Amino acid sequence: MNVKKCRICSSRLPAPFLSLGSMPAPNRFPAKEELKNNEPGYPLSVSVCSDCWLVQLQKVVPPQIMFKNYVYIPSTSTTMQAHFKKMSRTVTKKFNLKKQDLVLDIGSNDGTLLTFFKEQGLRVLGVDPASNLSLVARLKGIDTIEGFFNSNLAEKITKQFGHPKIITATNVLAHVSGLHDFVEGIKILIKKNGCFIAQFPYLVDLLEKTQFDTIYHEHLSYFSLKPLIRLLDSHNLKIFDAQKEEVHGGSLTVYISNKNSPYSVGPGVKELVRREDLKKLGEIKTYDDFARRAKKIKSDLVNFLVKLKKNGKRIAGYGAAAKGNVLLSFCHLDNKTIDYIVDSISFKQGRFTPGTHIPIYPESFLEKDMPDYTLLLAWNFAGEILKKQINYISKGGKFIFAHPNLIIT
Ligand code: DWN
Repeated sequence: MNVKKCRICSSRLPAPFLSLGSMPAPNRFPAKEELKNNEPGYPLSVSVCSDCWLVQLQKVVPPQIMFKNYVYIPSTSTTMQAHFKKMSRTVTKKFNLKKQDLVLDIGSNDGTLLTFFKEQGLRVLGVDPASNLSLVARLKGIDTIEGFFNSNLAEKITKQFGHPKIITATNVLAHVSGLHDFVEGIKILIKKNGCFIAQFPYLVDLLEKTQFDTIYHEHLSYFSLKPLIRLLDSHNLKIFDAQKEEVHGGSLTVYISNKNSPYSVGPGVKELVRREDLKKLGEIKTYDDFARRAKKIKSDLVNFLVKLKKNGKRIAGYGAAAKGNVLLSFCHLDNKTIDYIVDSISFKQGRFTPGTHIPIYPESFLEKDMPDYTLLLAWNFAGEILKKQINYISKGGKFIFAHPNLIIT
């Protein structure tokens, strides 16, 4: 499906400021026997609305294809486990949650965040479209509704479970095509005093660090505060607090309530909006400059890898991440350049990257095989990964970082 109008203000979208080529859905890893099958490729290009400045994709890959059987499992990372644990404690304290208050997590994945809330005696409920992950969550004792969140489901939830005190959605909002219906669903749930807490990769970090590989088919929108405020305002909702986060290369957590709630808009929100203006997020030149930097990173990386291959060096990849698949596809790096990728997620091991068909092995293979260089595709977990691979590094293995510029450890 092609979206020609802005998801927030319905203005006609201008031509994309960056095209990353055509690639299969970024989290669909074919098995060996599927490699001969046709793999549909989808154009990946990103536009910015010249009215409300929401950065967004026009091509929408059917969500069923991307999310029904999902292999993004943040709980496999100690970084994300610690992040969710801290988030649950912060929210419980900030809102003085009482035992049996209901916390609803939209995009609850395998129930990791809700498990930390449940440990504090709170009532929890998850919503997630992935049948494989909903099953894992239920097996962990986290009640989970399998499906995509929308205003209809919100009505059903309030009838069956009541109004949640807190609703969370981490790395979800960017994935939603029908933003207005999603927000209407939130309005139904939170009533007067509830709070919706959304966490998403922050456009300011994406632009500043040239994280072009976080542009992929799962992420339909790339949020900054101003367009989000405009979306919420049209539904009589407000952002009363906002916090920057380290995770996923730089994220933002926003606290949202009804405009007539007792929560007053804090100075943090105004300060972030001021900084967005300073970063010129409302000027097309900002995005054209970003596109130019992305293309320079691509040519620097490709030229370096070609030189390594010419000198007989062996190169592996680390992290079969959606972002990694974008980088590989955009730079046309396949199994002729990258011998294999190691990854911690068992669902992905033994399979191949979409489109580029690079084999995926367990992490332990890296130190055994000792390739000369390893391209760090899951750069958002650099700390955790380099600590894990200290022996590979001490034996002379080198990691390659592609952005914000080419760095070799
Ligand atoms: O919004 C989304 C972002 C937040 O995460 C999802 N739609 C998709 C997903 O993107 P991703 O696939 O780039 O996610 P990750 O979690 O950044 O991918 C990291 C990859 O690296 C995973 O496949 C796991 C792997 N990994 C590893 O092999 N060793 C991760 C760690 C921490 C490790 O130590």
